[in-house]
Amino acid sequence: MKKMISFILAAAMSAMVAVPAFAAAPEADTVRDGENVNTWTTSGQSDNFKDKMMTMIAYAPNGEGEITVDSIQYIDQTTADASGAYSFDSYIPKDLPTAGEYTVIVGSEVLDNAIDAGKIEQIKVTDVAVTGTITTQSNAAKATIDFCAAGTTTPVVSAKTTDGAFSANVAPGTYDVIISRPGYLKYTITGVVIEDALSLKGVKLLPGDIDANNLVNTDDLTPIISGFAQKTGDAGYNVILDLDANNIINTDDLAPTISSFGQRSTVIDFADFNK
Ligand SMILES: [Ca+2]
Ligand SMILES: [Ca+2]
Repeated sequence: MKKMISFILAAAMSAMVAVPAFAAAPEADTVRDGENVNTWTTSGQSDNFKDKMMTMIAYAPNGEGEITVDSIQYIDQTTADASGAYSFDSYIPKDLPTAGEYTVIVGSEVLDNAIDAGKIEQIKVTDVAVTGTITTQSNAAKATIDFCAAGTTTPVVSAKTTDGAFSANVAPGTYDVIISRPGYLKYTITGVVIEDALSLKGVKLLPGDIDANNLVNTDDLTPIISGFAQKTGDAGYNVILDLDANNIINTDDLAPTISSFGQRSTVIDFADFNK
């Protein structure tokens, strides 16, 4: 592919590549592969392209439509099959993240038989990474981190911890972040302003709210005692009671619940959380 690129660039420097207007239906289609995914796929089929070497150029964000070294975003080659079908899959334009409308053309024999493969609007990648650590009774006891639109409890984005840590891709905005695990007191941070990549301060979830009423009391001790010594697979085993997620309900689940006695769920404003 590389030697062809130099040829094409030389041609592009001396003259614009002719791009015939559509006579009928387009013979190629270019799509962005998904939301917040900055890869594109261009594919199509034409009898004119049977078994021919195909070249694809994506170029000119916000430009005047000329192919130049600066305007070319991506260039590649492939061979069309016996039916003239070809595909350039999940390619990544070079100037990311950015915004603008790009033109994509495809042609055989170095574009001497070019067709307009359409235009695509490139959308700036806006999601940023939010990371942090959540402590539970053991790393096996994963916590869930829900990013909810401020004032709601409906998650827009959710993440789970792995070995106590999480990373979530979140669009900038203001969120109520709800950290939870069944059997634990919820921890809510309200008004979390996310503008750029953010490393959230560590949070420890308090164990023992078995009945999820936001308070640890005798109503939570009773089921743990009832389920005592039950293992995974036993009729009396309930994962919510197994606070350290070691597949047995025993003193390691009971003792921390007693330690949390009288504690309630936390709701804290982001400004206070950061003090
Ligand atoms: Ca409770
Ligand atoms: Ca346990």
